[in-house]
Amino acid sequence: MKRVAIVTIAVLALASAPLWAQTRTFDWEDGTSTALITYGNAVLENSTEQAHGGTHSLKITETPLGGTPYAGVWWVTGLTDGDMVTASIWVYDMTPSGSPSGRIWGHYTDTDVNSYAGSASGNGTYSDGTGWSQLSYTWTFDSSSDTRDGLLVEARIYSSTELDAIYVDDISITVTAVGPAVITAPDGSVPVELMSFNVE
Ligand SMILES: [Ca+2]
Ligand SMILES: [Ca+2]
Repeated sequence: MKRVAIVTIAVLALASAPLWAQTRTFDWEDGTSTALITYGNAVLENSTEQAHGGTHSLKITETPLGGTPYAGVWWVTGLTDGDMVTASIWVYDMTPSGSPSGRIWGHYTDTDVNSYAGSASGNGTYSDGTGWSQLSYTWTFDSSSDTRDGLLVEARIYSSTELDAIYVDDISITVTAVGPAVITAPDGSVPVELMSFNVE
């Protein structure tokens, strides 16, 4: 009877996956960090011109104009089918009906932060142009038959002149996964508790 009971518990545990969850935030208050990757003509700067919290934020401009540039702000690896990633960013935008504006988007990666393994879509809503507005999206990971390992969260800029700038601040991410997944912040840091696995 005891053996039967243990098997039943194991099956229930598998059925209730994902089991691993972690939340991280980032605020650019270190005064030096920008983003994990820069795509296209995005120009990134750790700026004190605007801030949602504290005194620093990520300033994004586009020089020269062209394509859909972005800053890669979060990278999650070790994901499997059905894992959930929810991220949000605050964007500063003072033009309600035009450029510049920001948006949160995502794409899949393999085990290289610079890889591109297909669009993961995102939130079609732009920053609202009234100052700071928050944009969020939840992705359900699709490994595409185990050809993908990660998800990179993009803070996109849509601009019409090289003088246009948006600011991004107080970003957060929550991952619920079979795990363990690894969440890498804009400064390249990974959680301390994961690093400690390698310490004897
Ligand atoms: Ca800040
Ligand atoms: Ca705008």
